[in-house]
Amino acid sequence: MGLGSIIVALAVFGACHGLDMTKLKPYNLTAELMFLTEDLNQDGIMTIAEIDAVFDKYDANGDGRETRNEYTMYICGTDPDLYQLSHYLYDDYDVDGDHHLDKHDYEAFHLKMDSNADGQVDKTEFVVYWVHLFEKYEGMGVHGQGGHCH
Ligand SMILES: *[C@@H]1O[C@H](CO)[C@@H](O)[C@H](O)[C@H]1NC(C)=O
Ligand SMILES: [Ca+2]
Ligand SMILES: [Ca+2]
Repeated sequence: MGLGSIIVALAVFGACHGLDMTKLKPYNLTAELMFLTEDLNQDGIMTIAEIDAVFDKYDANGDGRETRNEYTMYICGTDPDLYQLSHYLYDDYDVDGDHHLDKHDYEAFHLKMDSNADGQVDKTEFVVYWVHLFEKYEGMGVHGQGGHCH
């Protein structure tokens, strides 16, 4: 391998390195749109049942829980640019880390977003939580379980 191809290899590696979060900016707007979509009854409060309902669409085999593969393959099919990020997000959702999303994971995730601990997650709490999450993922490399989307 000549110097030329080493430089090309580095350039390609550089381009793949780090998650591309551009699509999600500005984060506060993305988070607000997520809240408005996921707050199914539009009462300004995100319930555990509403979080559960959001995840139903990822449950490919309909067994009521979502595996990492179900979730990341769904994102691969709809938003391949977000495939790497989807693995990091899965780590955050799967609060007990058993590679299945169940009701107790939604409860624990809801608790993480409920920053004033009053049992309710309002839009402000949701947006603040998600903006921090998106910022946390900036500059992260390829996920250990990630591989390739297609
Ligand atoms: C997002 O944050 C920017 C900068 O702080 C602010 O100007 C803008 O109004 C915010 N947008 C939303 C939808 O909250
Ligand atoms: Ca609601
Ligand atoms: Ca779990």
